[in-house]
Amino acid sequence: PESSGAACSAAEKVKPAASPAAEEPAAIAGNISYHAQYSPHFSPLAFGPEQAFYSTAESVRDHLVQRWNDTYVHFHKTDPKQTYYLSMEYLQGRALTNAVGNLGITGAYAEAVKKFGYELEALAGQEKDAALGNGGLGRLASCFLDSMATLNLPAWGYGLRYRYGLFKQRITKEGQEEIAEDWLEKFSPWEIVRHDIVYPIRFFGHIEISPSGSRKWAGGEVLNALAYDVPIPGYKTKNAISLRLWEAKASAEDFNLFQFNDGQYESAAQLHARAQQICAVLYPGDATEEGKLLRLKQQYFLCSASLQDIIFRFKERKSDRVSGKWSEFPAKVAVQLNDTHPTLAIPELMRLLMDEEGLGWDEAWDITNRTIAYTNHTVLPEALEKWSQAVMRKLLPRHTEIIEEIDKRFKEMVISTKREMEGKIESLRILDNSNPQKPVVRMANLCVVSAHTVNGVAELHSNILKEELFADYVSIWPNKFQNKTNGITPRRWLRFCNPELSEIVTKWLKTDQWTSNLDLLTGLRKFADDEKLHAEWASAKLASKKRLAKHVLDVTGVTIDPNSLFDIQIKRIHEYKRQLLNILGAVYRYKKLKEMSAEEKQKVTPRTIMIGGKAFATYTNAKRIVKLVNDVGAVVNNDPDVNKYLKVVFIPNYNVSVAEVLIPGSELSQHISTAGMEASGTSNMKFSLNGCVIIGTLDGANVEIREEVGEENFFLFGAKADQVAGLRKDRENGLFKPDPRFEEAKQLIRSGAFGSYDYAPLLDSLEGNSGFGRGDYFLVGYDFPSYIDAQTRVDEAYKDKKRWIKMSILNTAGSGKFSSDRTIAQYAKEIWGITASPVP
Ligand code: B1N
Repeated sequence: PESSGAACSAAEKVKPAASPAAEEPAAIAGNISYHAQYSPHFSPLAFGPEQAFYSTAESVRDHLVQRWNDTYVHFHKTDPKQTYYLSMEYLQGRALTNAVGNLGITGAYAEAVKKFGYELEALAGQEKDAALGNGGLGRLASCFLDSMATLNLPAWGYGLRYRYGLFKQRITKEGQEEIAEDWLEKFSPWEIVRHDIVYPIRFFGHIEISPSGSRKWAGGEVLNALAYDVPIPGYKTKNAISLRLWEAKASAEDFNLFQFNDGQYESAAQLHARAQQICAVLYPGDATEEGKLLRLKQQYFLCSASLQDIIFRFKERKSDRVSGKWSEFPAKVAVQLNDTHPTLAIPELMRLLMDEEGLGWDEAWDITNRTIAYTNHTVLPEALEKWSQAVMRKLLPRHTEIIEEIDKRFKEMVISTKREMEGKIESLRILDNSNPQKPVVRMANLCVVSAHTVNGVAELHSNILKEELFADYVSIWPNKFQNKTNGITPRRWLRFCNPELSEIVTKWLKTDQWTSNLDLLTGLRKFADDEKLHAEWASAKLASKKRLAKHVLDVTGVTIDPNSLFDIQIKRIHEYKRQLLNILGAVYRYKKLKEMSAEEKQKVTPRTIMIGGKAFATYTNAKRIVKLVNDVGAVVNNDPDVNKYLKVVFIPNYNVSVAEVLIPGSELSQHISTAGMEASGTSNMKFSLNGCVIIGTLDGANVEIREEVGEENFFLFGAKADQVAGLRKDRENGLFKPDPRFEEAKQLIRSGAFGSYDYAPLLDSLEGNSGFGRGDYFLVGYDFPSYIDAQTRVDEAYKDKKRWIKMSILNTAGSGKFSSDRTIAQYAKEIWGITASPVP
């Protein structure tokens, strides 16, 4: 990378006039046509919606880039401590609406594109979702970036530029089919390739020992990491930060011209092909174990490129400082690991400091420890990453050696200072030799031992970490553990996705400040019974429900009634999230409807149950659940006896932009995981913010949502987290008596009422007392009766329109805590030690 001085003066010398005139519709229209002509990607003969989208996006990007440059120069000059968020996933979704909204130029752009005969909203619909993530963990990272920029924090995100994001889901007769998602098919108008920012990344090779005894990694193969920057604008601020995504490249020297000329085309470009593989696809798992060498390569690639870049910037800014000692590093740099996926940042920072910068172990260890913090996002055993030590040694010999040394020193420390822990040392160690044939590295243990702070993502989850998963570490480091309850950005998840409701909120609060101070929503509480507000609230909800109904018709061909209760569960398909409980409830509801007289049916609350989500391609039971929802829908929706009262719809290809349509139109949403298993959940917060009532278990952030919105505005059911172990034991001892309603629902599916697909393996998982794939590990049967009862309470509550709207208002009013601005402010103060640095 070029030297800072030059970069600075360039930004200053060629800086365009930042005039408000550039934000006038006429100037914007001029800029859009400039891009259409001089950044041509299409034939000049047409200016259809697609061309118009790209030119508009490029025009918006001009505004972003200017702010991004100003922010970079400002941070360079003021040299504040900066946070780097390392994540293997970012679920950015679409950017256009968000960008113009954050920049405060939505109206001007809407007017400008009208001059070309377009609606801004329609152009926004042209954009492909950037789905570089699987689910909650990746979307959280994206919400965090929005808040970091909005709070003017010196903070950046680092990730990988996957060629193909999360797969596209298509529903066929067989169930889910996965198709590669080509988000870069044309190009992304938001990213800026940084040809000047390239770092070498080594794989394999060996360790060389110098005569003085110092160690250095050499040989193997070396690829390059090339930076792509995505500017992230803050809301109503001049600051724009960077999401820096790395792409793998081989260099020209690695192209074997001799072999190519000899006709050996493939081997001539071998390293180029291997480079392409690294960022080819996002690992499409959510909370499941993955053991592929390629995944480890991806993880190391992210960590090494990001740390080299961080160290480069530390040195770049240091040149302007009087002193610039390595010991200052933790005072200038905070690194946050988004789960264990970027754990290799720990041995990589050690390696860079020792082998490249010449520091000793103790100093390097002190710096690493004071720099790095770790967020845990799951307690599911299968999601706690473990890597074979042998595989790791082959790919990363020097890092493996460093990890072994960390493990050895940790063990010695415990034995010498915490004798009482000696008996537990094997479970606390980083290396797990319990199977001497296959020793593994436990990444979570490496994080806990190395980081200065470990946090969970909701109160309940953080307590489980402290009391169970990491309990023994707490007695070694009682102050290492914190909670940071997740949050969501209120800009994307209310202001922009739900303009109707936003307008009402602003009108009644007499301010639009709630968009960056979400606690102001409590001001709605005093109007919770106001009839005028009720009328406006109901009409906004209806408008969103109609938009939702149109989406459903477009993608499934099913017509749904906007006057029915819209009941939604959207999230990755997983047994612990219990979509199976939902669909068994729907089957039971169907059966009861079939048994009712025409008269009895009149009293029924009509319901539309919508379920959406992707299943990991090799997760058989998750795929069976997708198939079952579709099969139940096909029967129920076409049954004239009941389809006025019940529809069951599977929403295909659930992603961020689908969520932006579904969530505003929701009235009831289901967050029904087995207690203790969902670390937090974040869509629960989005629904509640949009005036949707939750039916849920006491799990993850549900607990805190219920506290905030009031227990009378939350439909609670199910076992509590501290009962789960006992209930599983009871079951093993044959003490579980299933409710007859649960048996009825399963029986109807077994009878073939929903087609001939073999659902026995799925239903069998709910039977028996224990065993692999049996014994109802997720307690669907235990929670079924209280779930059905809670659903009955929902039906009753919905009949009373006044009561329901009041509940809806009080959900929105109680959502202030769940702004990611609050979460990020807490990380900044309590973990990172950084403060706001607004561009003047
Ligand atoms: O992280 C979210 C939480 O709100 C969810 O409750 C939690 O399930 C989710 C391996 C994961 N935990 N672990 C993952 C993702 C990808 C992968 O390859 C694990 N995702 C979560 C945000 O805190």
